[in-house]
Amino acid sequence: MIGDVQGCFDELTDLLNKVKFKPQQDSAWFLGDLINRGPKNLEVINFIRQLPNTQVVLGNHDLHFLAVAVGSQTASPGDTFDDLLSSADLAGIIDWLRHQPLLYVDPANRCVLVHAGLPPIWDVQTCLDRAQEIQAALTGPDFVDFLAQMYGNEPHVWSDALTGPPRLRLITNYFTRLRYCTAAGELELQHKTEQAPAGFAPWFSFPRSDPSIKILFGHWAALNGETGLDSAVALDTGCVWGRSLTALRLDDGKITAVPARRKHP
Ligand SMILES: [Mn+2]
Repeated sequence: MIGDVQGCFDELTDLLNKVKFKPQQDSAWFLGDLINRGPKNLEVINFIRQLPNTQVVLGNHDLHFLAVAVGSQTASPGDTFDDLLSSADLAGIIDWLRHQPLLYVDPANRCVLVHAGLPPIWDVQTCLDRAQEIQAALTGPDFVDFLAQMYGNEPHVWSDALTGPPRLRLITNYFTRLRYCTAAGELELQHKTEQAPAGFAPWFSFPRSDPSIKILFGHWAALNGETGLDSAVALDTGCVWGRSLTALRLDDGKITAVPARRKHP
């Protein structure tokens, strides 16, 4: 289980060497934000695509890349995925990425993989149903429209009455951008630090209806791997920001990390 790679292919290689990863026997699962901000996005995507045993969930940077790649959004100044955009296999990369899920549940290990988090208002089955709505949009004929309408911070709280693009936008924000929220699932998307804004708390701090299911997530580099809980494991340790790339071995909970080879891009 590997946290946000964000194009740091050299460190991914270092990490897999350190854990003596054997592609034919072992599985490597990725918690989203495979790409962007880092230098070697094409190498990361090509490597993961050819792994025989892998599972990926999409992060906000992966979705942003898709939106730029299909022309639904212009690139931001900090985006580094020109290597993907100019790849001869861009169409194949788009197709592969948009067929990856936002959520993956592993019944054998009783764990959930998600990029950002799960809103406390939904049990895991409800989360799966909602994530399936996004997968249907992303794999369907209107995926370019979905990507164009995905951006924004509103609506910031769930209602079963939500429909269409606002409904899909909020579900996407929960699974790929969530950090702080309220018990009612009200989203706060401005703060990235460890300091909660008034009235909000980290999404994993709220009681869940299914607490025995372990939630594995990335996205929140400022946590530096610390949630203080066994039931929520944070694996983004900010490699692209010059810190480290971290893996968790599910079999025994062993954590392995390698240092970033370079500082902030
Ligand atoms: Mn992210």
